[in-house]
Amino acid sequence: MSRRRVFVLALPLVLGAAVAVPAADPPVAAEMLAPYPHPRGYVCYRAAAPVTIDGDLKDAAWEAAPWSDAFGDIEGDKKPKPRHRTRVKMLWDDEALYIAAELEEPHVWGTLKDHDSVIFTDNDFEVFLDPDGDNHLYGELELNALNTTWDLLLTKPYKDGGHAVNAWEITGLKTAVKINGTLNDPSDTDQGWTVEIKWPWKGLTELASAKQVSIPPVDGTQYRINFSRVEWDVDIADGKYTKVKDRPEHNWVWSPQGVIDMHRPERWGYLQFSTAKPGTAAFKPDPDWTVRDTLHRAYYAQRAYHQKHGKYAPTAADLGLKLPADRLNVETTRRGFDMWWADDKAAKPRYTITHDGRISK
Ligand SMILES: [Ca+2]
Ligand SMILES: [Ca+2]
Ligand SMILES: [Ca+2]
Repeated sequence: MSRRRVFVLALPLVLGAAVAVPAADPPVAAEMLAPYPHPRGYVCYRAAAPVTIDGDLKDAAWEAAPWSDAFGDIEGDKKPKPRHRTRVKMLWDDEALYIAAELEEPHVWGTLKDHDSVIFTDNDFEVFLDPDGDNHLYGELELNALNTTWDLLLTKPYKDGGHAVNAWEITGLKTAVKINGTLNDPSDTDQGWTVEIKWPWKGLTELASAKQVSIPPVDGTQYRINFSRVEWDVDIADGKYTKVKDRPEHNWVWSPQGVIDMHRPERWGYLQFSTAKPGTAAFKPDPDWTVRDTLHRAYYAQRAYHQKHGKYAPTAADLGLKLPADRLNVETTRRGFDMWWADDKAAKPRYTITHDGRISK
């Protein structure tokens, strides 16, 4: 499933109408049924000084923040490494989450100037954020080298019948871009562009209740986040950049998704907030990762089963996954299914996943 599908679905939204997207049933990739390694993690420290959102990353506060690993291909190590480096840094304070990104790019270009355009038709930088990590109700922000933004809220992933709410505006959002080189000028070679984002906590409160997760965070809180960079191959002719026709975009991401689809929040990275001195806290891997991953594998196995049999599997054994006995429980419902996981026969269920991919404790 490519990003293009999202593009087609998003068009009516640009025209102002929030349309219901029917639950699509794309073929289930083998990658979604196999165990998946723990996503990447980043420890985000408190900003020791104010961050000026001007696209320039020379603020004293940024110096203390560690760079992330360089982005890789969205499908992971099986694909070649990106040809240009991308990396991010984050900080936080009482007011906001701050994101800095550095995109190496010999040819900086951009065309879109209208807010809420479909930004990824230009080269762009994207943030996906799900504070409570339940896969539903998450925010997305895209921006191009002209600092044109597109912010949208997803009620749930497109594959689960989610709506994109384009009219959603991130309260208090500030973004800036600095171009190290020249914009839309193919006569020289550029270094790239840097991005600075202030995403206030107020602009996240619509995404989760206080019962689900702490917004603003406290020491140790973890949110799910991922970053993506869309890069198009371009030709240079008549002093202009033109996208190479009929060639798909490159998708370079921080935490690999395994498949070409950012709208699988279960595979995003973990953002861990810390009040410790910068550089001194360790990232804590999610102790429930294997349980969460197993429930997602079972969810995809249910989708595959449905495609084959026209109904959902009534028992865990029907799913054909090698799982410990009696841990995964299935209940088919009028609308689909619920599945839950218990650590042993006596224990209370620890996690539940629904037929539309919502996972909760
Ligand atoms: Ca700055
Ligand atoms: Ca959520
Ligand atoms: Ca918007």
